[in-house]
Amino acid sequence: MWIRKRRGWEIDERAATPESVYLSRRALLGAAGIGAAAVAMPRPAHALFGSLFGSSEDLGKTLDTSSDPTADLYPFPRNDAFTLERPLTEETVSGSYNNFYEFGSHKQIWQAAQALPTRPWTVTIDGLVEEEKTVGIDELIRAMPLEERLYRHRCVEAWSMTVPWSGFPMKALVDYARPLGSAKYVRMETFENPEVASGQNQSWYPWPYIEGVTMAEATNELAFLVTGIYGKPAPKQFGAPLRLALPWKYGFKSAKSLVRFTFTEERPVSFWEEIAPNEYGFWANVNPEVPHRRWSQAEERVLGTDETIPTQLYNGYGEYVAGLYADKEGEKLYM
Ligand SMILES: Nc1nc2c(c(=O)[nH]1)N[C@H]1C(S)=C(S)[C@@H](COP(=O)(O)O)O[C@H]1N2
Ligand SMILES: [Mo]
Repeated sequence: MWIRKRRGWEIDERAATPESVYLSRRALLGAAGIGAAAVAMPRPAHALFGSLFGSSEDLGKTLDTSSDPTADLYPFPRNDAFTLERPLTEETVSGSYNNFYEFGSHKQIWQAAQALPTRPWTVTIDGLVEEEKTVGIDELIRAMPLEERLYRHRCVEAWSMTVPWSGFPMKALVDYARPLGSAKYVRMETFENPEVASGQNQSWYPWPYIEGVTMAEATNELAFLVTGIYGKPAPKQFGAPLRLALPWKYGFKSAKSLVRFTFTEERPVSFWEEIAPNEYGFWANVNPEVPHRRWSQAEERVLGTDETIPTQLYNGYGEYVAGLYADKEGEKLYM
């Protein structure tokens, strides 16, 4: 699984990555396997591993998705329009530091998330569409234009990562759904299964996890539906088998493990907006000049490194998306 042909993004990363990180990636790709990679990992990535260090072999198992029914489709051809100025985040770092409240309100959910059955899995498309339908995930993935993109990801908690997502443009799903002209928003819903997702027994949270975007956002070139990461099907902790990536918005907009897309005239109220409407809004565009009510958004901690770097407006994607908000001065665009 780890010995396979070099992808385009690996060559780029090698050119841009400090030697220590490159060496640990080499270890990761080599026969030494993931345990050795963890040993070689520079601080604070190593520190992040913390008490989980002893389970590094188990982490490796969760990152091996070679038995996924769509594994034969990978790697997807890379879209060179989306490259990065920063090295990619190590898979062992991004795969062991996740927000996925269905499996706990902390970052170490990678083991708990393995309980999620991702097959059979269906996606329902309903609301203001020509014809409502429910489709199996494998049929859906195989009908979509598949590609790989390198994206930045900026969590509202002021940490960030850079990852190679595999998936398809959200616009392709919108075209497939054939929405009516009256549709103004797409509302997205995560699975609900409290028997496997212990967090969903915490009744003070408004399950299921909901997110929403306008039709203009959904069909923007950047809006991406993710099926995989690091050139293979997505491990469960990343939100398998289908999650969103909206790189110009705070990470909470990128909802995981989606089961429903509803086209609607009403603006959806998201999970976090429902919990704390004065801290998390509908738009949630990244802006370093608009602080969260409890912390600054000016900088971000780069996952797996010692670095803190300035945060960019729209997370650096203004050329794609600034136009979407030109006529919305009265709105809370940045929370
Ligand atoms: N269903 C669901 N989707 C979710 C979350 C969640 O708790 N549940 N967390 C969000 C947040 S806050 C972030 S930062 C990203 C984290 O994605 P990652 O774990 O792949 O880094 O997922 C987002 N999508
Ligand atoms: Mo987040």
